[in-house]
Amino acid sequence: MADNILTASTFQNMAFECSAPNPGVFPEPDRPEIAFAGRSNSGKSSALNAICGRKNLARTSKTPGRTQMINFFATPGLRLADLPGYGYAKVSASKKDSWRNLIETYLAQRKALSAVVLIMDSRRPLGDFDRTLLAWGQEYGLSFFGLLTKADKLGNQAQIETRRRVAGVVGSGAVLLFSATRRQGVDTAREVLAGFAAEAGDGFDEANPT
Ligand SMILES: Nc1nc2c(ncn2[C@@H]2O[C@H](COP(=O)(O)OP(=O)(O)OP(=O)(O)O)[C@@H](O)[C@H]2O)c(=O)[nH]1
Ligand SMILES: [Mg+2]
Repeated sequence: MADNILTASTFQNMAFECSAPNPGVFPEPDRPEIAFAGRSNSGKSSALNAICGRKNLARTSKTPGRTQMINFFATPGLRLADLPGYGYAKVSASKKDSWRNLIETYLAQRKALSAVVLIMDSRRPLGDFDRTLLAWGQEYGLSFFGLLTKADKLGNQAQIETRRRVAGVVGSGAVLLFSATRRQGVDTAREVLAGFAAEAGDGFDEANPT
């Protein structure tokens, strides 16, 4: 096990790297990578910003379908990939195909991918697209971590019930209630991400921070 300990400041030092519209321009897979995937408008970019302790690192929007490319963010020892949201009804069929192609190629081929954070709005988790992504990822042997966003919109009891229901599908212990606005779950999310990175860290020794 590598002594690749990622601290809060590791996340705070995350910097935008590039926007990739196709796999030809993905960055060199030289360090552990964690992808943020989920429905359009589920709160992926907001979660990424909250975890990194930064307001505008990833662009957020009230308009669904804002993130159309894979946006990469990097710091020594870790890279994060903000994937374009799926399930946005108003997107044309050809755009949907290109989305599918980009995401599926990424999940199937990205050598550095340590885990996928599956971001779901806690008010409507486990939609068709979420289940499709889980099925794909399981085929490729990927580890998933469920982040139930906008938990501030649910009462305590509903939060507990939702978490239990989702854990039954994603795997217990791998689901976290989260709120970017209240910063609920931020520290735990960092610990979980750091754990995935540390597990994968052995193969990436040069990229580890000193
Ligand atoms: N109340 C509340 N609103 C949130 C939270 N996280 C995100 N939002 C809101 O949800 C909307 C979508 O957030 P984004 O982070 O842009 O969602 P996204 O999944 O990146 O969206 P796409 O890039 O379009 O796929 C914005 O209006 C956010 O302000 C949260 O924890 N609580
Ligand atoms: Mg986004």
